[in-house]
Amino acid sequence: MAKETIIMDRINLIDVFEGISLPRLLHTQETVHDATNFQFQDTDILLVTYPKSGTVWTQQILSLILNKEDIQNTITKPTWERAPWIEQVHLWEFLAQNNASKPRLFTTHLPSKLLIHNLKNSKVRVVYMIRNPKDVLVSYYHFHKFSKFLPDIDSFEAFFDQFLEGKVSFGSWFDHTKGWLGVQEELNFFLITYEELSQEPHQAIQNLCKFLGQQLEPEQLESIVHYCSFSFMSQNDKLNFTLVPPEIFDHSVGKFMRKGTTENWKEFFSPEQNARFNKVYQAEMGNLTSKFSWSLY
Ligand code: PPS
Repeated sequence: MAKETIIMDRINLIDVFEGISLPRLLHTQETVHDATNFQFQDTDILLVTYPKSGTVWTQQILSLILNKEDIQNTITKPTWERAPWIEQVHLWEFLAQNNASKPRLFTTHLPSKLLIHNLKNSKVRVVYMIRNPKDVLVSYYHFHKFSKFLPDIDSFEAFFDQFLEGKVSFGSWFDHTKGWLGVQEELNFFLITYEELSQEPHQAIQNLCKFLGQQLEPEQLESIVHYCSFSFMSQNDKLNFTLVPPEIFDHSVGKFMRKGTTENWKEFFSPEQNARFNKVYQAEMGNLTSKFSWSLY
């Protein structure tokens, strides 16, 4: 079957796996099931994110750290090939291309309950990237507008409610975050926030290096800071998703590299929505809130 036919067959479909809805363009019941039994190696690095938290940004940084001697060649490859999602249909194709690299770098949006049994007795380095959920909501809303493989949304107001209720692809942000933070003691785990990476990229990258057991020369650090900047990534067609065909992303409606800032939610939330969000956030997150470097106000 032609690739285009497969894409069109799957484009509008959403599957539910263990109560979590996932776009069928990139996932099947089988690929997600296989991800839950994925054979990790102790040297592997797994980037874990809820969607729209800065996944591609962190894929870029981690892969550049691991390939610090060969940065120019590395940036010519798309990030999704350098750090494939373990739950997606293209995993094995990308894994075959990167077969020889050690350590291997993977990504997942899956919740901890689907992976913890497989990770907890391993030495896999888990990097958990999180972002102010208000900005995640706004970014996810815009992503739905131009992604043809996600359900249509009626309005920002409607999406706001769906997000708070966890009725979006990959489920509730609150469950994802509480789930992964709840198992961190059982893992070789490192927490990084979008906000600290925005505010202090040098320090945040150095912290990541320490966790990964890597060292950078000053010029390598400067180079990585440059190549992971929003200005570089958003202008580079290997990284900004503009080469994704229009059947998948309607580029006339929006862009993947949209703003790349913190606190963009302030331009979208009404005072009433903000008060509702804060109430749910407080009730869901309780005393975990002190861990994060973002401001909700
Ligand atoms: S996805 O679809 O889940 O993989 O999306 P994800 O990569 O997690 O998140 C996309 C948002 O990350 C922003 N982004 C960046 N911000 C700052 N610096 C860099 N280099 C960068 N690269 C990507 C991207 O613009 C999306 O956020 P918004 O707020 O929509 O701009």
